[in-house]
Amino acid sequence: MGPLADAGTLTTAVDVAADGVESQLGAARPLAAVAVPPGSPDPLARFATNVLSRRGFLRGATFAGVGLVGAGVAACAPNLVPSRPPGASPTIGAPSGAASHAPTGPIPSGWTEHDVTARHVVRRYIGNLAPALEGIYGNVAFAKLIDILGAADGYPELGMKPAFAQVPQLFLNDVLQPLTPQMDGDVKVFRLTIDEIAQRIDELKDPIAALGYNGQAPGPTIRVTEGDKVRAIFTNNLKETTGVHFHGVEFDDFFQDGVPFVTQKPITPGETYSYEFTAKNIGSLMYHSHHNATDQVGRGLLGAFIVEPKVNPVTYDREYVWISNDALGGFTINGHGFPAVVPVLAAAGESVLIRFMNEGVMMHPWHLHGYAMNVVARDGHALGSAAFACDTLGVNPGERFDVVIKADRPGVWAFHCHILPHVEGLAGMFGMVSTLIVVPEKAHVDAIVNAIVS
Ligand SMILES: [Cu+2]
Repeated sequence: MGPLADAGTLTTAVDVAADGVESQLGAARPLAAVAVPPGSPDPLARFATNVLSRRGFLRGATFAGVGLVGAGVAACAPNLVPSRPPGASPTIGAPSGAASHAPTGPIPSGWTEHDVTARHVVRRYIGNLAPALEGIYGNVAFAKLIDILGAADGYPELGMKPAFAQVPQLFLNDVLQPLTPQMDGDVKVFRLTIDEIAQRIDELKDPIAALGYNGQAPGPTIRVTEGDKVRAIFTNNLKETTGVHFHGVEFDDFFQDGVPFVTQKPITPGETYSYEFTAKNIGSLMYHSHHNATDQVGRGLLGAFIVEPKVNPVTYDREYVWISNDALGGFTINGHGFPAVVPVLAAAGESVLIRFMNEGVMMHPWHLHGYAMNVVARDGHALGSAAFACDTLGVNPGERFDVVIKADRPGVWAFHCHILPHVEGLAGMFGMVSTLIVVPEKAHVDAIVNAIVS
């Protein structure tokens, strides 16, 4: 699968969300192109009129990219699944962003190949966003950043989309193709399939055999409101049995708990099985396989289940689901390893809610550079006056933590697991690495998002 923009669609110049930013970015620059599925509403109008809202800076992108992500996922799925004998282990611990596309050229004085390779990974991460930083951070900062990247080399990634924009992303899918319930009386009905899929851990690596819900890993975020009656209907398209557990839900009826041979028989291939419950307790919950789980969750049968409170005491401008895993394809955030991990974006002055969810088998201490994280909920339970601040937060398997970051200083801030073998080696950074990118103006976020989804 190629970049999202290769979907065989027409291309037009981006008109970013706010006046003035277009000229800063420059319409002729590589990032300033958006691919539009034939027949879609004009994305220019959408971006021009849409004020990207709280917890939804991407909602306005729906019409620009829905066909692209969908087409991208579909294009990957059917024919690219490498065969893996039953019981064989998926690739474990393989660094993403390895030197399969090793940079060429001279090694600067005092450097080794490691330095060149490490820089190359970041060049892939920033891609053709690098030229846009000029208009965002100002000339002095831009000059420093471009010097750090060595842009004077004219390296190829300056004209390529960022690595994370070349693979399907959970946060994009949740906006572009949100899982919308049907109503059956007062019951919210969600329908999901359980599928064999091909997963690209990053844009350079071949897809690997994985499992997913609705054809993606992590599965689509299921989002309801406190007190909702929920029916989740799963159709098992696998060649093996499975079961689905809603993790953290306080069920009235324990037979809805999703544990084969404890609360139900396993869901057989071809079978459709329903879970029904009332979402009484709020917060960041999860859904995942509870059958042959080391293998099935490790291969991707996992997703976020979010129960919004009717009245939320925590305020924020943007929201990110951050699901870690450590089996399929190594160390991943939302199914990808750096540099294919999408950054957390915010404008100065905004608050960002991050929902950490650990679906792996190891603890990961998430460390944010330059900022404190205010931990406001654990396992969905609001901490209230017990909320605390930290810059490194260990999240054990099965745990969820909600943190709020007050983004008040622009910059590109590293954001990574601090178990170093999970994040960096001789091939540079890989795996559980992201960044918090704080830009001065909200319009800059919109412009970057626009470039990502285009
Ligand atoms: Cu880790």
